[in-house]
Amino acid sequence: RILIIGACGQIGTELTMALMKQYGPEYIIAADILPEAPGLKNYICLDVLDHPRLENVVREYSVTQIYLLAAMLSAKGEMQADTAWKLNVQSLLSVLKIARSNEVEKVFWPSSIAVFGPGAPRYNCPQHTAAEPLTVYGISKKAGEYWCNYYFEKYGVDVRSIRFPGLISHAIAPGGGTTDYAVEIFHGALKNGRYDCFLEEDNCLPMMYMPDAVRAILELMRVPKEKISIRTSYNLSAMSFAPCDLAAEIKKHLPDFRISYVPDYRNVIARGWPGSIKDDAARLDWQWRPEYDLQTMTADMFEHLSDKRGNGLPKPP
Ligand code: VAH
Repeated sequence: RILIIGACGQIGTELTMALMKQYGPEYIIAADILPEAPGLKNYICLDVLDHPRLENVVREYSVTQIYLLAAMLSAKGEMQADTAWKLNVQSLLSVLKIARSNEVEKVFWPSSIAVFGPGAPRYNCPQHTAAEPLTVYGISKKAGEYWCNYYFEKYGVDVRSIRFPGLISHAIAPGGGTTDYAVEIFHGALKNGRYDCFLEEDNCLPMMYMPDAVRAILELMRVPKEKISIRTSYNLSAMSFAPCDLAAEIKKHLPDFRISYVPDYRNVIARGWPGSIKDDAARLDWQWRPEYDLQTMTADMFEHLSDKRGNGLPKPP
């Protein structure tokens, strides 16, 4: 069976659906910290930091793959440094230890372009370069990448990872990320016809639409072990845009949409990240290609969100 930890989060929500479709719902155990998750078959309430309980779940359900998505994102992590470090790193260490000493065949864990800092190339940031993160979240993801590589090299644990750009999705409300302006803006546009953006208008960031991100995870997890050349975490790229580019695209759908720029601490975080990413290794190792760009992502977001207008979305844990 497949265990998804963080199944109610931004990636987890859509990844759980995709894995159920690929393997069948009966093979999926969806876990999160929420007491319940209406509509999710085989849901269990699980604190990923409860190591004994986590190991019992892995044994009781004969888990062979673990997708660990539980994390505290960059903006929230700056306000709760100790909690972010503990959740983001201790959870990974716990999963790696359990994978090593049980019948777990593969592990997936998301890293982020937040591992890069001002010392990395601003544009076309390569796979191997200075990675001096300036956020607790980025530090935790960089440390986690080294742990993934360590458990692969020393114990042969087949853990695979992707450095995701900012992710945009319509399934759940944004949850504490610096790039979440690119999700909030759609809700503001539909609800109020306007959005006060917490980044400066020209703060360009690498971004990806969630369907591309979920497909990348499924593709990476199907790559034969011997073809995986990166055991820290793969750079992955789809598009790059600044708030002004996204606002202009939204105006094509809502001509009266208005945006204002009120930069806060998250603008400083974003300025420390690369504006675009080179993902040669992913293109070489598993023929990665993005399918959504700014235009098609925006159209698809409106298509989905307009149906949900005013209904409100589930909040991430
Ligand atoms: C964040 N969405 O904003 C995440 C992402 C590149 C940033 O990892 O914290």
